[in-house]
Amino acid sequence: MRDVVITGTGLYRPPHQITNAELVTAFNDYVDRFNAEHAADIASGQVQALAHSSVEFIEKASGIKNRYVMDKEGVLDPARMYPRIPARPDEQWSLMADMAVDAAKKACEQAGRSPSDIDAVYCAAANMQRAYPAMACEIQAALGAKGYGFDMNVACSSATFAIEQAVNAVRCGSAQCVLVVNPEITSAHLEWRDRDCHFIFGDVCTAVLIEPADTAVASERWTVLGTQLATQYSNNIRNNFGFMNRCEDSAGTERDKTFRQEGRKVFKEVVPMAAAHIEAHLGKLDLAPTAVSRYWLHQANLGMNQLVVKKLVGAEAGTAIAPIILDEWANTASAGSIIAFHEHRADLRPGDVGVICSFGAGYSIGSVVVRKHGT
Ligand code: CO8
Repeated sequence: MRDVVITGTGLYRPPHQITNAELVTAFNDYVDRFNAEHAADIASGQVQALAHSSVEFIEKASGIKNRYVMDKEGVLDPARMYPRIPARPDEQWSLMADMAVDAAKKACEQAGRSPSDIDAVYCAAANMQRAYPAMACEIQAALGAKGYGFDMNVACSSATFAIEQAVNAVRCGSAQCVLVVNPEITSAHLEWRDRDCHFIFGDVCTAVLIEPADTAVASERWTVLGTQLATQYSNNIRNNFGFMNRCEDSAGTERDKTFRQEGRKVFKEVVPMAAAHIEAHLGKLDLAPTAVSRYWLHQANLGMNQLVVKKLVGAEAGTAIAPIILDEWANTASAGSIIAFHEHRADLRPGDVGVICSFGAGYSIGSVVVRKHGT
């Protein structure tokens, strides 16, 4: 069994940015139009009037201030309220593949590798652009990578779950250089017309390269000390969009075909689960939570992350130990903890230990404990 290291990460930033103020202006415009259009039904009690959103609520409830999206115009058009992303001909690389190639090339550069060194591609995200062929096969071809590829979806935990598969493949010798890539076009499955969730998500793509320690050439390496995955079925975060919709004689555009959640319940149930999961994982590695220099946590809600770290290290969570990126990026599904790892690890010293941890729909929780290589 070989030691396994993370040798590079990459981050693709979408072309458009939406601030809370822009989002709320468009949403409230949509609400006013809806209420005016349905004034008679609202007056007779047949239709419920929609309520305005507010920047203050969003920032207080979530900590989110901004998000990046693949298309801004469609989202902010009060007559549309979802992104406009034209279909591409089959002969052209798909949008998810384009995002993945950008992030993957950056990860390769950091690792001192060429894309042709990659011999396994795991495309792990909360949604895939199509049913088949697997996105991973296309990304593999677009990169000129070797070996094999497959897609996997464990919602917000897709990245950490894929990292465990990559670590195991490298450890057993079935792959030498695995690319885990997380193209998240969350804007396409968010309900931008629902004030309970319209502010939650943003688009991004992250990439992670995983290799055997003894052949890695990167100057900066993170030894994977262990991985731990857990799932527990819950309907509190759900999206019923799928290939059976046509057979159900549904249009596929009903409310349940986009993201829905019982946010309060998720908050209450997932915080203790995530803290207990991390503590148990560290315990197996004979590490106390206070011995960890950094927690790169899933980025769904500021208060959630503060509570998880408070439970672990017993103090108000400073952003120094658990950095926050959701203020700029919003919830980027599986990519959130990887963005935090990508942007907030340069200051750690050799020997320092950190935990990458995702939590989300499923419920699903995945943790990856890493130590910075070197003396
Ligand atoms: N503006 C003003 N008021 C609002 C708004 C708004 N935009 N939205 C709701 N309100 C009102 C509500 O109607 C409610 O009013 P009242 O008290 O009169 O009923 C009041 O504000 C309080 O509402 P909530 O109880 O809903 O507010 P919370 O404080 O619970 O905050 C959150 C809502 C921010 C959603 C919070 O519950 C939360 O973040 N929970 C954590 C859940 C979470 O992390 N979910 C995501 C995890 S899963 C994941 O990350 C990936 C899933 C798969 C990917 C899908 C990609 C699209």
